[in-house]
Amino acid sequence: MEQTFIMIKPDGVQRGLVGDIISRFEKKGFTLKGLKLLTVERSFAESHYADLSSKPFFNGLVEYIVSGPVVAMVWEGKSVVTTGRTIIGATNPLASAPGTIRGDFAIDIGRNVIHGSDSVESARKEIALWFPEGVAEWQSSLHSWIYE
Ligand code: DAT
Ligand code: MG
Repeated sequence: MEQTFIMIKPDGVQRGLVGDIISRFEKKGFTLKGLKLLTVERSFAESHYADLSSKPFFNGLVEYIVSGPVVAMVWEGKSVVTTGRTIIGATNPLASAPGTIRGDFAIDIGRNVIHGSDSVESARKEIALWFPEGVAEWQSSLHSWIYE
């Protein structure tokens, strides 16, 4: 089953949005496979966003990610990478539809509350980076009520 890496950024933690965000993924029917609260080092944030290192906003982005604790998660389910991005909304919160996390909770692109992997391949890399210890192995007993 497909997995994705989801991270609630420091503003989402500070603003008390952790419960609401987890709830949206849970209620959809996805399965939580990994979860931790941690503050990352600058070099770690730089590796996570390595693909964006040439962008003018890279420094500010890294400063933001290291500015406080984040909630790192692995969610599992059918099409969870793409559907996770849909639940999150567009990168610029002002362009995110109401009902999405960014559409409901954010205004500025540099304070957009949450990260989600953009492909199955990035999800694989990000899960390996953030969860080198591996994730939990379990299957929800609700499985047959969610999948036909
Ligand atoms: P996403 O987080 O939607 O996958 P991304 O991977 O292109 O978007 O960029 C990572 C983060 O970098 C994004 O969540 C916010 C920040 N960012 C992206 N484009 C930006 C821009 N033009 N100005 C400022 N910050 C930007
Ligand atoms: Mg991205």
